[in-house]
Amino acid sequence: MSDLSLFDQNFVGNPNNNIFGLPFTEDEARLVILPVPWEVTVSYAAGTARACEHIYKCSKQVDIYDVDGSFGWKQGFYMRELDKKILMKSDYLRKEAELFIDYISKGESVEKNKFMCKSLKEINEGSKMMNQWVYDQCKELLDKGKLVGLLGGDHSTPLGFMKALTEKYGSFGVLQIDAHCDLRKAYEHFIYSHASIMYNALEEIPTLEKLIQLGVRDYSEEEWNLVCNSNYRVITYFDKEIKERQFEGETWKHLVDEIVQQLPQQVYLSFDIDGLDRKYCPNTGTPVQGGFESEEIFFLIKKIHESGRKLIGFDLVEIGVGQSDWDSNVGARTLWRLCNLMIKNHS
Ligand SMILES: [Mn+2]
Repeated sequence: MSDLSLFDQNFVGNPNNNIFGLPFTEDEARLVILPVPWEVTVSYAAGTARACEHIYKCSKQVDIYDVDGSFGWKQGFYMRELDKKILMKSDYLRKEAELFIDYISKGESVEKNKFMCKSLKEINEGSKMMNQWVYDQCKELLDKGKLVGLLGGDHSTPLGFMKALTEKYGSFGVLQIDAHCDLRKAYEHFIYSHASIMYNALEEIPTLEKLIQLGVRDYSEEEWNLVCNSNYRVITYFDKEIKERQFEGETWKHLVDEIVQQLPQQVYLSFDIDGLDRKYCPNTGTPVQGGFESEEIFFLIKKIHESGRKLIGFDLVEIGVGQSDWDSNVGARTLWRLCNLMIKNHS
């Protein structure tokens, strides 16, 4: 571990240090953050591919104090350098995807247009390449014994991460914080769409025993049917249902106890920032009214820990980039809390 005796946690963040101004190398760090600057299939507002660099910048302003009292940061956090090739590929394919979405939204058939067929093939192949890249990076880190957090990018990014995790840990459950189900099959013809991440995870990862979704408030009939026919493999707590139960007098603690009880022993947290109220993420790709307070989610994660369950990994995705740094500031502080809680869970 890095010698912290010369590190003043109360002083201004040293720009030469790594994320949160911490003085660790990757080898020294217990937890490594993998940035995935990718947003090829976003449906509404773009920008999240650039969230990693913005969050990294804002992270230097985060106070080095763990309010959850575990001081996990002392075991080291490190963010890998942004992969420029992934970002360039995302920028290039994003342009193609915009033309493609524009074309199909007018009701035109893809098969009739050779150019569009070629675009679609390139986009789907590019997404496959990204999934493989994420898998390889995560596998390497997990083999080295690191805890890993993935920072998006859009919500399509963590599929390879979940695959690498299950090879190491075996079967697991996913706790998804999200305004959307993300259970669409090949949304807009894109096999690895951000709107299809959980559909693909359920299809491609048989060891994913259970998916619990929280905060959903925008979904299609196709997704509703998938949840109903999943034989309880997918359990969705819609935002409306959570709020109505609270209006009737149930406490958040009571709901959290019920949610935690349904999770398997090993839990992967998939945190789409749009699961929160929009005040925390005004520039996220697909904002919807309603949603959680951030402290409600941290409370839930602490209860997962208290229940003796293991958090095997997490992602934080769909953070937008706006005129101000607000989205990235919330992103950096959310990441800080998650990293500390992750280490607390493994101490
Ligand atoms: Mn999502």
